[in-house]
Amino acid sequence: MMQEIFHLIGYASGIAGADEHCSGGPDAVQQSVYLKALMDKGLPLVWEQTVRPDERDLSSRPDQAVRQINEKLAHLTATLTRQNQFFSIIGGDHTSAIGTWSGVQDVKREAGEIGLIWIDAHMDSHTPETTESGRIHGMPLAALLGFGYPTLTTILNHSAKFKPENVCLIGVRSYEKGEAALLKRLNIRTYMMEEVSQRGFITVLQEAIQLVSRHTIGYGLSIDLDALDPKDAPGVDVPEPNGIHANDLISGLSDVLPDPRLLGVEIVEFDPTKDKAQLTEKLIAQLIDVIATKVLSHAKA
Ligand SMILES: [Mn+2]
Repeated sequence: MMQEIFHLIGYASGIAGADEHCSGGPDAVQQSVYLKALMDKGLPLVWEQTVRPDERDLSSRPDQAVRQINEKLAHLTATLTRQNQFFSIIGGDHTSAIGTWSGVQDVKREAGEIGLIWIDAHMDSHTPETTESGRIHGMPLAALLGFGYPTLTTILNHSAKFKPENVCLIGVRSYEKGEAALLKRLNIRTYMMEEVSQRGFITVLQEAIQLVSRHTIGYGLSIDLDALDPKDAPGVDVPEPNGIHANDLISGLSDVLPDPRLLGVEIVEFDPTKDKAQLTEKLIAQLIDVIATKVLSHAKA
């Protein structure tokens, strides 16, 4: 793979989350001194662009607004995937996943299935029928599996973007009945936080990679910052105590990368207004640093 540049794309949406402030996440990262420090030390990062929701006519349905911005995002990730370029999406609420992976899947689907590792405190697997809050950031994984609003399951093409056997979740510790029932019915491997704590994050991550690689030509990594312990990443929309330690995530990624099967990454749900002492902002830069350094070193080798 030709990868001399690591592409960053902002997803400035808070329209589907609990708090609109998440929309400020990408701009805060783009302006961050910690990101600038990575560029100053010579890491070839390029901030491609930030997609933003269109001015929404308040009479239109929220799922239509989510579809519009995710169509834009899907075209961007499709273009980069076609060019064998590596990227990270910076969000923004977790509905970014719908566009990010619809774009990748649309390019790859002729070659084969793709897999997905979903690192999150939540399941994000509601449908309009099971949701308690009505918020669409609780639905993106279900949409990618082909369930929920037709506006969100048909971006770029009409197929389900992932088969259940090629998907797993890591770090879950807060969920509702309806979404858990969907994952159970689909027999999707879910590493609850309890199991992650018992077996260690790195062991679980390695096993997850094997699982999502078994029947696929590559896999994506979707990191919701709320998977982390709020002590390490307080700047999120919906914090849940007792999460993954930031050091474990960083060293886990450092251990498993570079991996030529990895197709792209997203790092989402950053809410700068809830951050403390820039901990979350700094952590995002650390994640970009470890991922980009590993991926680009592989390209040069
Ligand atoms: Mn999430």
